[in-house]
Amino acid sequence: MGQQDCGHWYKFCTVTASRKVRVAAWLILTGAIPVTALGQPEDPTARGDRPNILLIVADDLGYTDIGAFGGEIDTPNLDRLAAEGLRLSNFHVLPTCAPTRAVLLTGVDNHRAGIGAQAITAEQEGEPGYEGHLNSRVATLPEVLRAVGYRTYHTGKWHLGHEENHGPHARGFDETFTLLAGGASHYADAAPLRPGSAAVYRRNGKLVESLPHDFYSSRHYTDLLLEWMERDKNNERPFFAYLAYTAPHDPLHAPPAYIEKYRGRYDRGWEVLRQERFDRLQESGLIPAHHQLPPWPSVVKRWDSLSGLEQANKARDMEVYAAMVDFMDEQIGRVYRWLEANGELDNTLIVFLSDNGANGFPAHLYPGHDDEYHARFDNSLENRGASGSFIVMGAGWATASTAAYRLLKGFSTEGGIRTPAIVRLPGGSSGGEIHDAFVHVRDLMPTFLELANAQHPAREDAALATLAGNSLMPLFEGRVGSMYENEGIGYELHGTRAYIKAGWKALQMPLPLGSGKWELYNLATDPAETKNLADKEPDKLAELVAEHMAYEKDQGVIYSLPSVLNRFVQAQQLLFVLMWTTLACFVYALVRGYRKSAIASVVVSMSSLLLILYTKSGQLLALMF
Ligand SMILES: [Ca+2]
Repeated sequence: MGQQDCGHWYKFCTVTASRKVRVAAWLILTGAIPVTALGQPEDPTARGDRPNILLIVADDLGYTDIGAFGGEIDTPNLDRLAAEGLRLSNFHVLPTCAPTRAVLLTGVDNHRAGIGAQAITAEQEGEPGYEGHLNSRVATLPEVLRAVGYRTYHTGKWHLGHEENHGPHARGFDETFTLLAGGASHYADAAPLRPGSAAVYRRNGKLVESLPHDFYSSRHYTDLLLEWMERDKNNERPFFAYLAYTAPHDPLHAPPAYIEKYRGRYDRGWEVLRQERFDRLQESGLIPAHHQLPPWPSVVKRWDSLSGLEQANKARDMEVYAAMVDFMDEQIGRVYRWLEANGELDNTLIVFLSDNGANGFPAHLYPGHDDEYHARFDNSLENRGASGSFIVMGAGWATASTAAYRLLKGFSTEGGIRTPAIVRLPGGSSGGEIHDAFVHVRDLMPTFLELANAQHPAREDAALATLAGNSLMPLFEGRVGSMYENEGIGYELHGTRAYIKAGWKALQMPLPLGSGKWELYNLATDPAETKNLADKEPDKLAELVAEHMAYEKDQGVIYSLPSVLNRFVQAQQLLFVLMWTTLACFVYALVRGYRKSAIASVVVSMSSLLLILYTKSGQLLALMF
């Protein structure tokens, strides 16, 4: 997917080199890098008041999983960060991993940065914005920070290009240990997410031949980061650390003692868990009092419909999931304690977020995950969560995790794009404030650059994409109450569209995920997206749709449905033809007195109509879950 640059390696490197030269030249010319009388750049070690930046990203973590966001999972370290910092209750990302990470690390729309889609279609292949890696028209966060003197570290998931010249070491990070793919086994076996692919790890660009026998993802990523920070602790330059955990992405794996800690905790099922988490969200003020718990989605199975064995297995899966989150939190605590012990805590900006909503997709949606492939895993109750098992969260627990919002990872509904986020500003104590202003992952890079006193090179180089968002410092410092008064934000991924502006949201879900028609929601009064106002507010909808189409044109979106969705659209078109043709036959038969033919025609015509209505109802999602 999107690796077409492999065939043009020389061309790509030339482009990359010229971009680096342009960026460096601009930084020197504008004084971001000081130049001596001899014309040589000084070693940019002058720290000034530049803080360290620690950016922690969890993978597929749901909105209510951690304690600070209503969860029962033991996460004391994240809860402490929240208590000493800010919680962003209205923080938005993109529906899936790679697009969010592209925006996070470049500050520009994913269609500009090279990750226009995760599953690139034939129409998109090779087009600008659909490279499948961060392209040469964007400056990355570590590139810009490094140019003003930061040491730059990355451990964990990359998912923004597999090749050495697309990896983190080539895009601004000094020290890297990275999983290039979107996911893999969390143990040393390095089993890939799907058959035929590979779990490729690189250390500073070079392929890692094998993992240590006791490898466990969250611990190993943390060990390395702490090793580098300890080694460089006397270096006066600030650091930017991107700690990108692969937890709790599937396959769910966790050390046995941590799973044991949660034994029996989820036996009452996912509806009960959802209600408990929703109540705590409301008690803590993370959602307003008027926000009602939406009805359980009809496309997701009820707990009581499962057999005893299914319930036992699913309860264990959630125990493993909780154990992964618990373990990750403990690792975050290790980094926190290192900062504290070394006098760096209050000179560090710490940001924690999840890259998308909770994941409800079953394992069989991964390409190649058929029964034969699954037979290779030991998913017995005793082995679930251990090496050699492949289990997932599933739609039931993911719905409980999302609790207050609609649908899950992969969708541009709020359940897919609203995630927990915590910010601990340098100097600490913000007293656990909650900010409910709409903010977006694209705002993080401008925030970091402001704190680092760094200018984005696109200000002088028109060939580079400009930052899309705004620094959040005015919000954090109480100078403004909101960030997006009259500015809209567009979403387009795999045929799903959304446009959010001033509390309104236009949404279009292609068949069979939705009706294919634009919907309209008032997020201020209906954040769960339960009341479609498209018919009541046609002018508002038309305004948002027009702005959305302008957004797509501006960002170079190539709207192209994945083939599986295309087949549903084509099937519906055939049903329309069948319905009208048989209706005509019915009229003809009626006029000619062919009674039996008339009955047969009308039955086929009405059946087609019912099928059309069913496909447009969104109920076919049940097949996916
Ligand atoms: Ca993810």
